[in-house]
Parts: sequence; structure tokens; C-alpha cells
Amino acid sequence: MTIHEFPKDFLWGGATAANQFEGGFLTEGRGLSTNDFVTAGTKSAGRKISIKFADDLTELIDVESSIPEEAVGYIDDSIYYPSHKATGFYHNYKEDIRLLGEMGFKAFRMSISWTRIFPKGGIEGEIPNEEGLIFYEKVFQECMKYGIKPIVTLYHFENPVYLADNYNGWAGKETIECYMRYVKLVMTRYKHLVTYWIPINEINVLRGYARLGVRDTSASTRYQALHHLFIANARTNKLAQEISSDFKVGCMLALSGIYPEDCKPENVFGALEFRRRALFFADVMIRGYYPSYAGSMLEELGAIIETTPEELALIKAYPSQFLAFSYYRTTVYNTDLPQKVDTGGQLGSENPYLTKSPWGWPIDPIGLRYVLNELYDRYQAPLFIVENGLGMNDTVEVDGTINDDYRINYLRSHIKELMKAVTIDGVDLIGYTTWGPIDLISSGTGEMNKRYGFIYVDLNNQGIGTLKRIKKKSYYWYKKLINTNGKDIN
Ligand code: BGP
Repeated sequence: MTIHEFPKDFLWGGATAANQFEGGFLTEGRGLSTNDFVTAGTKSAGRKISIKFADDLTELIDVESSIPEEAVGYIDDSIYYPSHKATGFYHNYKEDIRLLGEMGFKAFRMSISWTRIFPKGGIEGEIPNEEGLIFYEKVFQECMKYGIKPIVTLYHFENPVYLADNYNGWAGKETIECYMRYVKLVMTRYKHLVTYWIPINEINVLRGYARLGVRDTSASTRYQALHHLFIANARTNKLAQEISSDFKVGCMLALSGIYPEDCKPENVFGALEFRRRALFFADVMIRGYYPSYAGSMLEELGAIIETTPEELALIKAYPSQFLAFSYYRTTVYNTDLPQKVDTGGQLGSENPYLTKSPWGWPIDPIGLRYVLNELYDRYQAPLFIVENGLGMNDTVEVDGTINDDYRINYLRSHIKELMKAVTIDGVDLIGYTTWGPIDLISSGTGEMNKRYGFIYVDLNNQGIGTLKRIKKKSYYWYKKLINTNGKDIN
């Protein structure tokens, strides 16, 4: 049964982030980002941050732990930091965009590395780095050549080190001012090249030094920082309206789905409460106000934050225009069991009805339709799936081919469900950008072998490889799908 027509201008494409894709570490005037100190991890062991104390002692600490007071982030030349080279988009952007263009991409989501524009983050009087500005200009012009719309994330898992160390990152109000200088500059400069903007990536999973720039990990610091991000988001929405009436600015959350384990009322209500910890962010940014459950939720988390009536009025006046989200999987909530947080959402108890990826992420296409409906019912705002995909270790065959049928199957099954959400359920969906269309570094583990791409990149977990690009089988499949606007899905 089809009641609604699938949009003709649907934005098919792929999504990346500078810290995982770009490389070009400290090249042409780029400043240090907190993510530059993050080491490669493994599937089981997490990523670390290298730090140095005043007495020159160095240490590796867990990526989400607090930075001791007398320590600073430190680059150890004997360590491999995946973000420094990443998969080389900085130097290879022309070929990369051509490959995406040839696939027929309508949209390419990417992030700007803030310290490429303002090495210190945009402190009062700081002169922007023209070479950084030119780099993104060339990237956007290249996209234009192929009719690809850039979807630009302004803050994706990296914070200027200067702001982290001097203002405690987003916990300090100064960071809002610096961010706004950066946003004003890039929005003004690129207003004829970019229409879609995403101020903050996955706001609901931001925590710690690397992703939020905060040096201590208390709940109060975290939620204060997140409140400051709400202010920055609202101010960005306001500014965008002033700069161009064409701009479309959306908030972005990690919204992999959550089910209660069974009909035990504690599990059902617990799952609802647990989901609110994520939806809270969209409630604030789309509806425009702290929801009625916010007080008790923050209290339970142990977070005490300060807000002013002026700030709340600003958040109310300038909500986001669309809700973008990542969807990788669903998880099962059981009130008696702990939930683990990682990239891709939450991990809870086992779901006996689903199979899992080698990284333990349950594969649930119907869950995508469920989440699309959940979000559309709640917000009645346009939605945009800006991340989805399957991380797998691909094999290059002796004849040079890469037969990633598992990826095609994953994407096909998810796209079928999103099409049902649009054509049967009537969800207003702007587009779909798969995660990492060209292989890039995993955010959660820092591995290279957790690949999502249609295009293979020759690089291993130790950072060794030629960076050569090879088209996978899925490349041709997605190309055909885009060219038929989703009709030829087989
Ligand atoms: C999201 C992030 C991305 C991306 C993705 C996949 O949370 O926005 O940056 O990395 O998850 O996660 P991973 O790289 O851990 O497989």
C-alpha cells in the first residue's frame, strides 16, 4: 500500500567527519583539537588520551576520564594517532568527490574542523586561518561541480585545545562566544555554496575531553556544557536566518532505538524513561523548552546546572528546523541490567530475534521504521537520517574485487523500511546519508578495519597503507539505487 509519494528531490548520499576522514594534521595553519591526542583502540580495549604532567611524566588515560588538573594533552611521536592522517581526504578531496559524484550522490555530509578555521577556536581578536577557509571553499566548489549538496556539521567530536584548557571547553561560556565567531565566519563565507547546516553532531553522546572539551567528567559539568550547546544551537539558528533565508539548520542526535525487554511494567516504563535521556535533547532543540521531566532526570543523574530566563527564551525562540539522527541498531532495556553507552547508541541485553555485526551491534531494519515513526509522531518536524551503515572488515580478493554483499543486504533492508516509513506512514524524510561512504577511522574504537564504505581505502589498523581507493561491489549497487531514486533496490 503506497499512499504518499517518495520525494523526487530526496537527498541520497553519505556522511563523514573531519577527525575520522580528513587528516592533514596541523597542515596549513590548523590548530590542535582535543581529538588529536586520542590513540587507536581495539574492539575490546577502548581508546586513550595521551597526557603530560608538569614534571614531564606522560600517561595514557581512558578517553572518557577526567584530565588531572596539572596535566595537558600531549602528542607522543612514538604513538599512532588515527586522526592525524585519517584516510586522507585533505589531500585527496578531488578524487573522493569525483568518486561520489560518479555514484550520483545528491548530498555529502562532512564536518569542518574548527581549528582549521580558528587555530585557537576564535578567541577575541584571533585572525582566521585563510588557508583553512580556502580548503573548505574548494571542497564545496568541487561538490557543486557534481551537483552534490554539502551537509555541513560544524562540531563533530573535536574541540579546540585552547578552549578546552582555558575555559573547560563547553562548560565555559566563553566557548559559546568563540563558536559563534567561527559559525558567523563560515556561514557568511560559504552562504552561496552551502544550504544545510548541522551545528552539533550527536549532542546526546557528547562527554569528556575529546568530544566536549571538558576536563572533568562530573554530571554537572557535562550538563552545564550541554546547556551551553543548546544556547549555541539557538544562536546559530538565529544567525542563520539573518545570513540567508535559504539556510536549513537542523539538530542531530544519536537515536538508535530502544525496546523494553518484555511486558514487565518496570521494563516498559524504564525503557520510556531511558529513551527520554536521549529525546531530552530533541525536546529542547525542536520543541524549544526543557521538558517537564527534565528536573527529575537531571536530579537523578546528579547534575546541577544554571540557566537564565534569557537563555531559555532564546532556546524557545529559535528551534531547529529539522531533526537529523544516526541510526545503527536497537537495544533492549532491562531495568535490572546495566546499559553500556558507545558510538551507535546504547548496548543493553540480548535481543534473541536479531543477528549482530562482528562488533556486537544488533541489525534491526524494522527498528529504523519504528524510530522514524516514534520521532515523527513526537515532533512533526522533517527528519533526516544522516548516519546508518554496517561496520565490517572487508577482504580484497586476489583479483582486486571487494564483494561486500553483507553491506548491500544491510543497507537494502534498512532502505526498504525507510521507504515504508515515508510512503505508508507518511513520515517527512529529507534524505539518507550512509556513514563513511569512503572508508574512514572508527570513532568508537579508532580501528581502520571497521569499514562502512562503498569505496575501500588501503590502510590498516596501525596506519600503514597507500590510501589507494578501490570501488567495492556496494558502490555499483548504491549508484543504481540513487539513479533510480530508490526504485531499483535489488
Ligand atoms: C557515530 C558518529 C560517527 C561514527 C559512527 C559509527 O556515533 O557520529 O562519527 O563514527 O557513530 O561509529 P563507529 O565509528 O564507532 O563504528
